[in-house]
Amino acid sequence: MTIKSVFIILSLFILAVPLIIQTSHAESVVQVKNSSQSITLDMQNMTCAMCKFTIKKALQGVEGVQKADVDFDSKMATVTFDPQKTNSEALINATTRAGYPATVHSSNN
Ligand SMILES: [Cu+2]
Repeated sequence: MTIKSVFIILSLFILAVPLIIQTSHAESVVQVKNSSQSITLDMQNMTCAMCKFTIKKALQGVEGVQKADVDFDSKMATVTFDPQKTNSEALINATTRAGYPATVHSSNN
């Protein structure tokens, strides 16, 4: 084996590594999607723009919550969560404890 062929084999290996990493990353993203559910909550007691940070923090503190977005203008919270770890009742309990009772937005029913 010449030095040149060793170099070519090494180059091919180095080029393949990012592909392997990308593939495994793509698989984990799909797995997250399969165990995700999104709901929208109608929030009560939102009186100012800062309230959304309090609500967001309360939602993110619930185990299984992957993403929480709160919109002050519409007074709605959109939550993405793992349905095997939590549910809408637990999410509403968390916001209620923080001072913001909520109901599941009707379009989810
Ligand atoms: Cu406020």
